Amino acid sequence: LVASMKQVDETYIMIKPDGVQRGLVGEIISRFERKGFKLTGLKLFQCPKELAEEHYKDLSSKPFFPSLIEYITSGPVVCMAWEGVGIVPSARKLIGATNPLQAEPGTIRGDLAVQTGRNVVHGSDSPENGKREIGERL
Ligand code: RTP
Repeated sequence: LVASMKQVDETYIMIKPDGVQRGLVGEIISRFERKGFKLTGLKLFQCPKELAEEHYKDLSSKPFFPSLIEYITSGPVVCMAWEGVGIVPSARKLIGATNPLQAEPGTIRGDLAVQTGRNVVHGSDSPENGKREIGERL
């Protein structure tokens, strides 16, 4: 029995300002619910500039950094905690590639977006980052 039990992980999913402004909150939540994952936390949040700069500090030397910060602080975001077996890589698959033109049809970005700079949603890239982001934002 113990050997067949799978570890339940958690991840942080954030609907970016374009997703909220375009009325895609219900659509995105539905996709995670229909997959079978469990929503365990949810908050509407206006990200301050300093926090956006901290969140994306690894990208601070990139030429698109100022426009990324402007984008992510341009309106409210929806911060969510989700849990399920294998959720971290599975959520990244449901979201699709960073560049929506390369994202497969059937993924959130593949179906609903065209620009990397307006790619609708963020998902943690590791269980450690998921735990940390949930702790910091929810
Ligand atoms: P995220 O952190 O938002 O889930 O995205 P990701 O892992 O798929 O991609 P990452 O490389 O971490 O980039 C973070 C976000 O920065 C914006 N970006 N813009 N204009 C550009 O070339 C460019 N490259 C990245 C995107 O909003 C991306 O999601």
